[in-house]
Amino acid sequence: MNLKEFAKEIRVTTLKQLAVPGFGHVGGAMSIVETLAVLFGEIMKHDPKNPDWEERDKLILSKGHAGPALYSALALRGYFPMEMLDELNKFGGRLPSHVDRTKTPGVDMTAGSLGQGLSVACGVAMGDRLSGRVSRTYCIVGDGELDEGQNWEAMMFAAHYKLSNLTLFVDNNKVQLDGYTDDVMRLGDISAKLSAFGWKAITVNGHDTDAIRSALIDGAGEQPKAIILDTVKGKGANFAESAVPNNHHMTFTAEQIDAAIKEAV
Ligand SMILES: Cc1ncc(C[n+]2csc(CCOP(=O)(O)OP(=O)(O)O)c2C)c(N)n1
Repeated sequence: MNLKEFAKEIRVTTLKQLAVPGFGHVGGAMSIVETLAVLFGEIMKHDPKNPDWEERDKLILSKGHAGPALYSALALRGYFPMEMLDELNKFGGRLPSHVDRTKTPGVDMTAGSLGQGLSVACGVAMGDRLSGRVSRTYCIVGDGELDEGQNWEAMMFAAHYKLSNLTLFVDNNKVQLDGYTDDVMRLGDISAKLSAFGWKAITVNGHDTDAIRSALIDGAGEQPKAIILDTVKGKGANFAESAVPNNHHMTFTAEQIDAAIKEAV
């Protein structure tokens, strides 16, 4: 599969999906599009017809507000019909604004209360190892989400128990809900911190599918692996990119969405 093309499909599909309600978490959805393309386009072992297959690789989208991007990847890979994307944010629908594993096929963790996903990912990775399953667990957290102390406990746990079947992505888009991460709670050198905690840490351009793919394939021995994604909040949607740092949750017009779709690369 052409991963760059798949990323474009996910981006365009997400914009169309968000156009239906006319509001949503566009910023943090756009910044993980390329990562989802590499995971669902090539790297992950999964079966859209059997989302509960125990041997599958798992994805914990801890920044659960980025659901629309994940829903697009899942629909495009055949987990559910594309028409279902119109259910985004609808009362009683199967695509809530924050991901919910009891509602959406292919969603592996219910999230929205930030800071919990990496702990769950540790448990899932440990469970797979104890059960003899050759499966990987991937977890995506936001940079702002790292303000939650629970993450740092999970980082120690993963290194101590040598969870080499765990990969953490930090979506370092430098912005959180109400401002720049540097202003709200400076994180410093995320990669150096994860290395100091005993992880193999790699920083890549989070909008370069080749770079993400290489980082995923790169061996990490017994260590858990962290991939720090250097990203832009709202990437690829001009109306959102130009609104940084106020693009966490936005309203937008059909014209803005159409223009962004035309410009999508
Ligand atoms: C425990 C908790 N505190 C606060 C919030 C409200 N909240 C939702 S998204 C967000 C910002 C998250 O920033 P980041 O992790 O950088 O996400 P991204 O920029 O990638 O969307 C906040 C504070 C929440 N969902 N959960």
